[in-house]
Amino acid sequence: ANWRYAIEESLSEVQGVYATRFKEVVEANSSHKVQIYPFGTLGESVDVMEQAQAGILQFVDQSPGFTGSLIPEAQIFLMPYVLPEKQSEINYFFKNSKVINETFPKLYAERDLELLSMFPEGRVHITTQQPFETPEDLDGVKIRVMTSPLLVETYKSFGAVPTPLPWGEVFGAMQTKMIQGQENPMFYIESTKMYEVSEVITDIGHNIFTTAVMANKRFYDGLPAEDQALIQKAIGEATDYILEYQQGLEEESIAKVKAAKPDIKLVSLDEDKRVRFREASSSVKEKFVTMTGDSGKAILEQMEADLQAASGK
Ligand code: 6CS
Repeated sequence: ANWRYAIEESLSEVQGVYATRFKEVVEANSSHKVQIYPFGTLGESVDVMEQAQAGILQFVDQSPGFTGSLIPEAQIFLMPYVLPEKQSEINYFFKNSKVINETFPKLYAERDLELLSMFPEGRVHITTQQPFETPEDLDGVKIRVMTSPLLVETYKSFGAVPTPLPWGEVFGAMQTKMIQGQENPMFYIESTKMYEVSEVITDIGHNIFTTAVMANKRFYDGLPAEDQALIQKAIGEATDYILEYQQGLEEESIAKVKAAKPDIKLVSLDEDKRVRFREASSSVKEKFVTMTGDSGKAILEQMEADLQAASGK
C-alpha cells in the first residue's frame, strides 16, 4: 500500500530525517511505500492533524506545542525546567518513561491516534532583538510561541508578552517586528534562518523541544499483525537513529549560525541568572494541573518518578 506521512519540518530537518529513516526501513522490509509530506505541502500543523484523524493521512508528526488543544495533558512536555539537561538522561527518559510508553498512548487513542514515538529535538533557545538577563528585561517584548495555552502561561511568567502563532507566520512576523522573539532548538534556528531576523540567541536552559509521531488508529488497528510489527520495527530504528543523529547537532548549528552572521550575540545565562526564570515560572505547574485536572496531576507525578529513574543515567 501507499502510506502518507506528514511532518512539520523539511526533509533535511530532524523530523524529516526521522521520517526518511522510517520510510527506508518500511520499504526495505515490505512492498509498502511511504510518501512523506514536508511542512508547507498540506497546511499548518493543526490542519495536518485533522487530516490524520480523518484517515486521509496514515502517519503524522505533531509536536505537543500544537497538540494542547486536542490533548491538554501533552503540554506537560512544554513545562519549563522539568526535563533534564544531560543528553544521556534525556535519551533514557524518552526511551524508558512510563508516561511516554504507557500513559500517553491511552490519551492519544481516545483521539483516534496510535502514539508510536516521542523524541527530543534539542534544547530550546530564545531569539530576540535585544539581550535579556532577567524577566524584567522581557517586559513588553512579544515572543512567539506555538499555539499552546501552557506556553502562553510560561512566557507570561517569564515577563514577556506571549504571542501564539502557527509556524508559517513566524518569519514574516519577525521580519516586520510584529513580534520581537521566538523559541526553537538551535538546528531549527539555523535551518529556517531565524538568525537573519534576530540579533541575540539566549539559552536559559528551560526546555527540550519534544515531538510525537502517531498513526491514524483505525488504520493501525486494521493492519495485519506483520504490518504492525513492521511499523514498530521502523519506529524503533528511526528513534535510535534520530537520537544518535542529534549528537553534536546543536554545536554544529551554532557554528553555522556564527559563520553566516558573525555579529550575532550568543548568550548562555549562568545558573544564578537562570534561577530567576526558574522561580518566576514555578506557578506554571499549577496552571498545568488547572488545565488538565486529576488526569494531568497523575501524569505529572508519574513524569517526576520517570525523571527520577532517569537521573544519573
Ligand atoms: O516552532 C515551531 O512551530 C516548529 N518548531 C520545530 C522545531 N519543529 C516544527 C514546529 O512547527
